[in-house]
Amino acid sequence: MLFPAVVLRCSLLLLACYSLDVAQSNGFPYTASSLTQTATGLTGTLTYQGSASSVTVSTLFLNVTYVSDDIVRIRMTDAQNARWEVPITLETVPGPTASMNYQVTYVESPFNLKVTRLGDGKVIFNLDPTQNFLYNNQQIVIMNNLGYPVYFYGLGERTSSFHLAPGVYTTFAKDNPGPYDSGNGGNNLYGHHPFYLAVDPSDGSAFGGFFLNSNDQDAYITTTNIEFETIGGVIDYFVFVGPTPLQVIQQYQSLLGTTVLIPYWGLGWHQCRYGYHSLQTLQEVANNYTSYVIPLDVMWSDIDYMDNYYDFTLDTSRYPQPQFSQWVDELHSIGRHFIPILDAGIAQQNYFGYNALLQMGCYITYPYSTNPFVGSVWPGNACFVDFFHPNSTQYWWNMLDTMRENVEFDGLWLDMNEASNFCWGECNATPVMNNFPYNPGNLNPNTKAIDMAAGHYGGIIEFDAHSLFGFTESRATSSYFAQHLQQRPFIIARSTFPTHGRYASKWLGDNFSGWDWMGYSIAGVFDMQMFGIPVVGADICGFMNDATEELCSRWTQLGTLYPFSRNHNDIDSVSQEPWALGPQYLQNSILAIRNRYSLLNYFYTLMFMSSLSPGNLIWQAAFFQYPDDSNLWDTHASDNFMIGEALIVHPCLQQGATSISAYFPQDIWYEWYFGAPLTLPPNQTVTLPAPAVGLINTHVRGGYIVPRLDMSSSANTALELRSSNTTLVIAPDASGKAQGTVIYDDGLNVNTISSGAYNTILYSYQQTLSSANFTISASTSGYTRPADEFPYISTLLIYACPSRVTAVENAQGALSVLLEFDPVHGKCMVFFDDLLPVDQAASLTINFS
Ligand SMILES: *[C@@H]1O[C@H](CO)[C@@H](O)[C@H](O)[C@H]1NC(C)=O
Ligand SMILES: *[C@@H]1O[C@H](CO)[C@@H](O)[C@H](O)[C@H]1NC(C)=O
Ligand SMILES: *[C@@H]1O[C@H](CO)[C@@H](O)[C@H](O)[C@H]1NC(C)=O
Ligand SMILES: *[C@@H]1O[C@H](CO)[C@@H](O)[C@H](O)[C@H]1NC(C)=O
Ligand SMILES: *[C@@H]1O[C@H](CO)[C@@H](O)[C@H](O)[C@H]1NC(C)=O
Ligand SMILES: *[C@@H]1O[C@H](CO)[C@@H](O)[C@H](O)[C@H]1NC(C)=O
Ligand SMILES: CC(=O)N[C@H]1CO[C@H](CO)[C@@H](O)[C@@H]1O
Repeated sequence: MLFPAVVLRCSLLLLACYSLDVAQSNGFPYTASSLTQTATGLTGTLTYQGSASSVTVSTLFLNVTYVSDDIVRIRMTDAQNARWEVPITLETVPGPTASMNYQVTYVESPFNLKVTRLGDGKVIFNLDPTQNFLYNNQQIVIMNNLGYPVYFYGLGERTSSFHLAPGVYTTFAKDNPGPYDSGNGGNNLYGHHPFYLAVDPSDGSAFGGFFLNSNDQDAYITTTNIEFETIGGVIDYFVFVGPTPLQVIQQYQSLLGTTVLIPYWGLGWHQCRYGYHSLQTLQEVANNYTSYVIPLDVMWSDIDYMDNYYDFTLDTSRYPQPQFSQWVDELHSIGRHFIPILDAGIAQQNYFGYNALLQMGCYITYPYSTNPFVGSVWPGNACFVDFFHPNSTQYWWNMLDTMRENVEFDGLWLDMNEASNFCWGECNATPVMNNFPYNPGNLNPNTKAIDMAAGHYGGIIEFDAHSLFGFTESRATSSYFAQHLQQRPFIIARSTFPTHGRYASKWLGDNFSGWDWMGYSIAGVFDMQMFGIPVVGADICGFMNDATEELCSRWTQLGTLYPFSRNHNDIDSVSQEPWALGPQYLQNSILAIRNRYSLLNYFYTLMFMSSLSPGNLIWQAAFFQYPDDSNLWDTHASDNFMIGEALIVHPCLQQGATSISAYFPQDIWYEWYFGAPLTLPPNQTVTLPAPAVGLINTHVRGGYIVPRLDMSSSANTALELRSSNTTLVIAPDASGKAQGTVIYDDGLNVNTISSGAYNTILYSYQQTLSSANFTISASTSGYTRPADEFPYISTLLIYACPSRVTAVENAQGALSVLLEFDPVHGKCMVFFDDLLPVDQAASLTINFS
């Protein structure tokens, strides 16, 4: 793999390539000297021992840091010359103690380094420079050779199965819709995430790796090793000990930090399309939501609204003023919001956006020049903000302020920020930096990009910083909302990099209206959860190509449960708004969108928790909760998903199906909507109905209490929903216990977490055959909740209650309640007449007959 000729063969004849790669030993022996060991790590010098003239960096500085009890960092840098290092800040985590969960061992000559997990003695990192290692100026190869089979997950961004098939996976920010990446290289997408989770199928134990390197790179995966081959930067490699998949994610995300708190309305329903080409069309779509009585929180505008695709402008011939602003005001007056797109390229035209860019000097430059680099994007010739430049944030804030005078946006959609260029490297010229000893994915890195030699502030070149454009742009945009406007950022970006989730969110990009593409979105959402970007979703019904009524019905059932839930369409495709494809789709849309709104406080709590501590996911693969269930690692890894820990969802992904075969992990499950307990056969596979019109198959896990908002049947925005009462669905486990947490706050304030202005409420329940205790307690209570906001618990739905409820009492005596028993589903219903505020401490006894 060190030689391009071999790479070429890889993509033609994949399997042959792997056996070839594993068999050969393209490595270079090093010898360690001056090794110094301390309680927190190991440093030393590595010197190349051979005579190959191809080794250009022959003396390496080794720095192994015991970051924490569960994280070790291995850095190998050029001992003589400074090289590019990724300029992101990782969080500081509690350092190692006397009970570290790994051991680092080495051999000095030839140098070899291993990380072994204590507990089970498994090698989770094995670096052997005599094999598959190279450290050259523009070619670095490092293999983690485990010697035993593992399953790999992660390595984004791409459209792929969740469990990655052996193959080569290219990573570098690229605007390249499709195709499906089965491991043949060159199918990299917008984001750059060299993080992997590895699961040992012999016992389900897991570890992880993070190759902190922003250069264009390939990851070669076989069943027993993973090799990164990058064309720049340094080796900076984090190893996470696990030993469960969720612990690996928690360990990785403890470095990334917590994620941005988004506004409550951001979790509502979003409607978008490329081709809403006039104010009248935007109005008509929003009005149709009103007349069809379908909830809608956000109307979006693609590039249509701009004047000639110039950023920060409004085409007032098609979106006339003051009518346009009046319309946005109207949206706001009924609790709706407006989000427009912004592209990365600033039109090279005599207009304020370009003129200010020139004046402030914060643009990406031509190689070895101070002139702005000119590429070609939607507006034609365009320049790019250099977000490394000290003036860039001020420029960006000024432009957004100017834009906001015309277009009163509530959030922003950042597109084309790989950054994408319609010319390859240069328009009408060969890229200045065009020859590389190795081309990851067999693609020249200039493909749809800015010339790799183009300049950023401080001598940085595009070659190194390319994959950071979307991240740095998102960070500047996030500061505009959080610091300048003092609002929570709601930013949906396309290109991302590790730590993006601290600032902004993401959608999965330009997908296709196809059944396969609907299915792929599940792994896409899982990947972003691992990468620390929890608020994410795919374009519902698909972007390119024509959607059908059936596809849109199924995709809306699924997509209304994405953390970020938006219907978006291309300009050339048939309309796919809820009313556009037929009565069944309309009916399904209403059911599905209202189903989402019923779960909004559950989603909000999960989103909030990911902002409170790292490693909290909104969605997760079921094996994160059931790590021992081998059927979930691959076969059933992404035909189902869990929302938080409490709900499991089995979407219908097959055209023409009216039932699905649903695999469940071994546990107590209840049908979510009506409460029937699920009887699992020994093979844990159940046939579930999936009628053409209906709700998606969802089950609640025994042991959990999940809130359901009563007004989801009538509210038309998230704002209206905030006056809703709550029904608590109580799903007891085998010992009759259940618990759930709900966080209440104002859903808007940017300082909510720092000022502690939120109430963390724990609901707990414990039943025996004769009675049950239900308590409400608070672990934080810094929010003064207005009395009309989420006022009361109206109802308890107790699944698998032992018998009919006879009375509900507190210390003062019996409460006024209406009681119902549903013998068919084995469910008790308690409707409160007396008022039970959602977040006030209470202790009730429930008596059974
Ligand atoms: C080794 O790396 C750590 C960061 O992981 C750094 O704090 C430390 O200064 C480095 N040590 C040396 C000798 O460069
Ligand atoms: C709004 O709904 C009407 C009635 O279904 C439909 O004819 C019209 O095309 C819709 N408008 C848009 C822009 O979708
Ligand atoms: C920042 O912008 C100002 C004009 O607003 C300009 O005078 C200055 O040179 C710029 N700074 C840099 C580092 O280019
Ligand atoms: C699981 O077992 C049931 C019988 O309990 C059988 O009908 C079904 O076909 C089996 N499914 C699978 C996937 O093996
Ligand atoms: C309910 O709580 C009371 C007081 O703590 C306790 O005595 C009783 O056993 C509990 N009942 C159940 C069903 O857990
Ligand atoms: C909310 O619940 C309380 C107590 O059950 C009830 O009195 C009130 O009518 C409910 N409000 C709505 C809008 O249903
Ligand atoms: C560019 C691209 O293909 N993006 C996405 C579109 O489709 C699925 C989901 O439907 C995503 O996972 C892809 O990555």
